[in-house]
Amino acid sequence: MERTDGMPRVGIVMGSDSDMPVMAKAADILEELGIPYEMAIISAHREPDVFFEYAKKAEEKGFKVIIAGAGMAAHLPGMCAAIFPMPVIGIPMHTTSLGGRDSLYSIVQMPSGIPVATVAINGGANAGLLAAKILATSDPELLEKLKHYSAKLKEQVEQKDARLQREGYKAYLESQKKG
Ligand code: RP5
Repeated sequence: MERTDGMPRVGIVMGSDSDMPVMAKAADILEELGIPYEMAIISAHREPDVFFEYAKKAEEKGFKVIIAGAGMAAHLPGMCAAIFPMPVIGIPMHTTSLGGRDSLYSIVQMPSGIPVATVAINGGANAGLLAAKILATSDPELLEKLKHYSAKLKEQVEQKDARLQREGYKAYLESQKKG
């Protein structure tokens, strides 16, 4: 998938379509902030030739950051970082066998010289935000949007607290249960 309003500035890549629900959260953030991105499913293990082509062409395509998500023996983010010269953000996927610790350790424990900025297990939204913050270091308009985003988060918490003070915790809990 590719947004057409400008060259993609972020590459979102995942090892399998089973990673999609988490990776979609990163894409949602980029869309909300108006950042063009390209999304792809590429398995470093099952199709290494396709993966190498992708990673080698990423700079030429205009990517400034890659967000890579993978699960289990999760080599995709680290291998992106081995080839792509700009920041790589890794998202460890939750797994049924080891609860995502396998993915987390595979991604975060990179050897010296090849960093991957690793977010939490299933941390799709934070990966999107981190990519935006990296781009915002040289994009004042995007920086303003991020400040606005943070202000909105603050407002949401304030509204929740105001409601708690107004209604009390029992009524709050009841309406939470009703959804
Ligand atoms: C990894 O293996 C993928 O990133 C995915 O998280 C995991 C399982 O892949 P599937 O068996 O669902 O394709 O490469």
